Amino acid sequence: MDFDYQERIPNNVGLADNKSLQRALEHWQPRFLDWWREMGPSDFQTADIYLRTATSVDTKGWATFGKLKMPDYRWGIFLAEPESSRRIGFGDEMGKPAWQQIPGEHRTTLRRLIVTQGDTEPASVEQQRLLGHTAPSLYDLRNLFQVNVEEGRHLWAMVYLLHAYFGRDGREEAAEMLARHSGDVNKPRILSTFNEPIEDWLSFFMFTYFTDRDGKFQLKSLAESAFDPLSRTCRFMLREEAHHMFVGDTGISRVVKRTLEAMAEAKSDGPAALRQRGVMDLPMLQRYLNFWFSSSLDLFGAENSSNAAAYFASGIKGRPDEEDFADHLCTEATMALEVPDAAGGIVTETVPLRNAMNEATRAAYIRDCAMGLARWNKAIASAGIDFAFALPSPRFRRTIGAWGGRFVDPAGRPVSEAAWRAGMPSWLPTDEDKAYVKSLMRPVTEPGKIAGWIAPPLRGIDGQPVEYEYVTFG
Ligand code: BYC
Ligand code: FE
Ligand code: FE
Repeated sequence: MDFDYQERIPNNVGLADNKSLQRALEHWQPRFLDWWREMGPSDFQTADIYLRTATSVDTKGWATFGKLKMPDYRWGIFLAEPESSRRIGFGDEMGKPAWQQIPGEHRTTLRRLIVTQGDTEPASVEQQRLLGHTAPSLYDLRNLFQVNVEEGRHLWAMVYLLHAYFGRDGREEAAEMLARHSGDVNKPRILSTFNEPIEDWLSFFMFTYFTDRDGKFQLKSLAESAFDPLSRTCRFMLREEAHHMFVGDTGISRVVKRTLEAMAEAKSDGPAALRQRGVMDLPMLQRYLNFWFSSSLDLFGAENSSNAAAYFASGIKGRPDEEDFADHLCTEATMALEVPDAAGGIVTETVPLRNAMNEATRAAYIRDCAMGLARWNKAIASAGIDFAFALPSPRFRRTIGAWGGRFVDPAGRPVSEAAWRAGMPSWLPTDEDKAYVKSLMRPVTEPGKIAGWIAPPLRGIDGQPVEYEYVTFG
């Protein structure tokens, strides 16, 4: 069944039959649009962009592509189809029917999680708002805006839950979503990574690779939730999310490809020679990777977390792909954690698995991150270059959890503060790196043309050719 786009707020939740909810959301809608105009993509609001819009929850043919202006994109509320008589899949309530309403004792916890999830969505749009001015091609410009409108829709997904299930508190939280802003000193976004500026396209690709992938794992965890409307909304969001990670993955691949070409032309891997040719040297890409990977690891929370144990026990938040595990109760199981000891070394601490759920999810995330690196490294090896990207240790540059604020090198070794400071310029993007990357950021707006620091995509969007005019300026 296709969504009805005649409605003011397209939805598959029967909004027309719930007048007070419909009124509340219609009251929030103009505030969202004001936010989009003020904090969303700077300019380009009159451009025609080749965007996909969700049109049904069927797995096949769920989206339609066509040219439209961003303010005319229809942000809607779409939940995956209900599973008939779905039951809770883990924790102390396992086997009982999933909740269609929120049990009173879980209200505050669920609200907090939904607010935290929702807050990241508009945050990312704010972080990316200036990137349209320096897109390396129309293809990339279109992808940026696709990601932006869908993150806007993900905000709608959470705002729907807040309005529908949390009454007045929910409405207040929904208003606050538009009042906090990324990087705002007085009212920042909730989670650290979402206050980091994204001022260049390399950072955008790293963010969509590493940080949207946190989104994937958190949404998968919430898709397991006993609270069925949350589960269903996350399941549909995951479908859109795949493209965001694709943008990051292929973006980084294309940067690497262009660099390898320039290395062959220059017969050199020297950063100076490569910068003369206007490409990004591999060690610098590794520094950007170190930054965004380590920042994204913090988004999983502390490795030993009583919050996480409580979420699991109550059925509020599970593990990604919970059905793949043999033990859904985890009352006896433990997990060994490496934590700092008093003497500046590393010691193993064994904690109940329920308390280590954040760490279990982070480990799954790290394995997923590594797959892209393996592909990029294959391209580097095929070019005969002796270099390989590596994920830094999860102990490196953490601000949350056992290793938060510790001096650790990318290999995971605790080091002195002096050694750490001395190492930083080779571990994280330097001011010089940032200035260089910024100097490459010049818009390319001719169809089929591409900036010199990145290779063209292998194929276009939705079967269109690469040189298709993905954005027509109005
Ligand atoms: N920054 O007990 P802990 C996405 C706080 S991305 C700042 O370990 P818990 C997207 C924590 O809140 C997915 N604070 O926490 C991607 C807690 O505070 P309180 C977003 C942090 O609850 C790209 C304290 O530290 N979704 O969708 O086990 C573009 C103790 O920590 C941070 C979600 O996050 C941090 N990084 O786990 C667009 C899902 N980390 O209680 C979109 C919902 C932790 O002491 N959120 N803290 O005040 C959650 O499930 C949990 O809140 C967390 C934290 C996993 C984030
Ligand atoms: Fe999202
Ligand atoms: Fe995303």
